[in-house]
Amino acid sequence: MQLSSSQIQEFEDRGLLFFPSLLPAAQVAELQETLPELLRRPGPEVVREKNQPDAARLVFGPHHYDDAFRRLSLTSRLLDPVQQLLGEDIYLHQSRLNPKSGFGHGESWAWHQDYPPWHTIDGMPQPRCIMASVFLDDCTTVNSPLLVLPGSHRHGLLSSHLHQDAAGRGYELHHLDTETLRQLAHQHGIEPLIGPAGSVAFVHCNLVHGSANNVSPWRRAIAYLIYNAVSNACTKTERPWYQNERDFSPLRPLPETSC
Ligand SMILES: O=C(O)CCC(=O)C(=O)O
Repeated sequence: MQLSSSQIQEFEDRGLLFFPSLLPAAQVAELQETLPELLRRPGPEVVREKNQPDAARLVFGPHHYDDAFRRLSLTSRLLDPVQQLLGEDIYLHQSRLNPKSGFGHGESWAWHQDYPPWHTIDGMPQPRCIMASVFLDDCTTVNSPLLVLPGSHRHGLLSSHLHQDAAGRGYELHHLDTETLRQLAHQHGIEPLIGPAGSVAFVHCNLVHGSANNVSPWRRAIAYLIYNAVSNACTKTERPWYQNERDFSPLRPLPETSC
């Protein structure tokens, strides 16, 4: 898929490009089938919800141990646009799955940017990193869609603090303070990312985003594949393999038929 110059401009302006139903239905079905097993994994790569210890909050690194996710990470439908937007070879810094289970089991995500922990802990030099957000379920207005502030990435790294619930729980999350959020929301507005399973949003790593508790009965799983420019490879190795990839080899897409 070749992006047009207006799509590239849109990404620069909004920090966001959205493609409804980008993935074939068969590939989405295959990814959905693997979810229950991934959510049951016992390892440290699965972070549990604070108030629902049986519910997975995040599954890190599925492309390392699940073949459907490995092939997803190498599909040209994701690699080509990211490579074009970053203008060079890319590798996968991190993959993670947020199942966001229904009935309140999938808890909220406070407003944040994703880049701070990659910069401060993993040593990623620049925010030249894009999060391909792959909808594994239909994302609607009622099952706690991802909420974004389009254009907020243009402010660069905003001041934030480490969320106390996140520290030591297997992931790091830097919350924005309420005044910063108020100003940004007035300036940029807030949009829900809505679309059928198989839709993909390409999101700049400094775009402010968050989500509410999923009190609906419907799961709202999204897989996040975080691609980084090879020339922007991380310099630190504090975090484990499932959060901070050590192999910076440029990715090459699989033929369409093997995805
Ligand atoms: O999927 C969501 O609802 C939010 C996840 C998120 O913000 C993150 O993983 O950084």
